[in-house]
Amino acid sequence: MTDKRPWLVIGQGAIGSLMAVKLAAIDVPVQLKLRSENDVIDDEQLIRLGSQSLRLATVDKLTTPSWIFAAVKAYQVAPLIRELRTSKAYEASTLIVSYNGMLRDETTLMRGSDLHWVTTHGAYRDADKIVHAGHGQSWLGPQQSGQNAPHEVMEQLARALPPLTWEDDIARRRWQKLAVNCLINPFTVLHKCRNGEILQHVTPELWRQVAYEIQVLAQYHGIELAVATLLQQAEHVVQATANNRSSMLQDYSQRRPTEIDYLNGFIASASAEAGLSAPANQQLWQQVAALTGDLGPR
Ligand code: KPL
Repeated sequence: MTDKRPWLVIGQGAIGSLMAVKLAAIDVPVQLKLRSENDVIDDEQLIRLGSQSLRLATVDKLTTPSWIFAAVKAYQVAPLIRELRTSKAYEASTLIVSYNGMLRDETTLMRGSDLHWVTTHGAYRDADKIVHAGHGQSWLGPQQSGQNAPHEVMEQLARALPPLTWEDDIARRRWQKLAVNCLINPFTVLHKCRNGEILQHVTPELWRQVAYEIQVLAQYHGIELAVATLLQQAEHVVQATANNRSSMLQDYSQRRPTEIDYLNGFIASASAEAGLSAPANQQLWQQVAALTGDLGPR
């Protein structure tokens, strides 16, 4: 029997909206959580995806045990979890999070059974429409490895937006994604260019050094990555998303905070804490922060 507990989708960005529409399309209950500080909260919100339009119910807080799907910016994760913790329903809810980069305090912030969703699906917002630009694949895995796959969550997410693979060691996949973002996003801001143009600006030595520092820090955390593979993966993404403006370039252009503190900034600060040096990531962190006015981890 299908568990009819509701999905609470948090994050009004392209990926959150895409997932909300896709979940609603498989006929499971979906609500959108809007920010509680919004003065006026409408009962419904319209999402347009391609030629489809859908009205979804909105709430301003978690009130009932739910499957929570949060596709948010890295700097929104800690405030969101602190807010969710104030609800009694949180204990019986499953949290699925998706964000770029890493937080320094993930192990204290998250429960071992909370889930990370990593995806290569690409979506962007075009005026009031969501465009599902690139069909990719996704992986789901627990904050702390060694947990059983939650069957209903897997089944519904896989039906909504396939393909989906359960990955008990999701940390490795997250490090790989972190590396891709560290190798692409800051350069798109520094050179004000689309993903496909960065290799005209970045020297192979600098790219390799950025990847090397990530590999060394990952190894310190027990995760084996190979520099050559990281560079190949990043090059593949550069080509596959050549025409895209990275999320960091979009944030910068729209004067929103960027995620630099959680990408190259995370590599630089976590390396320093581990007694490792990461000069290339440190410099990229400083250069982007100087441009955008980001002030360090919040
Ligand atoms: O995830 C991305 C981002 O922009 O944050 C990449 C993979 C670089 C695609 O644009």
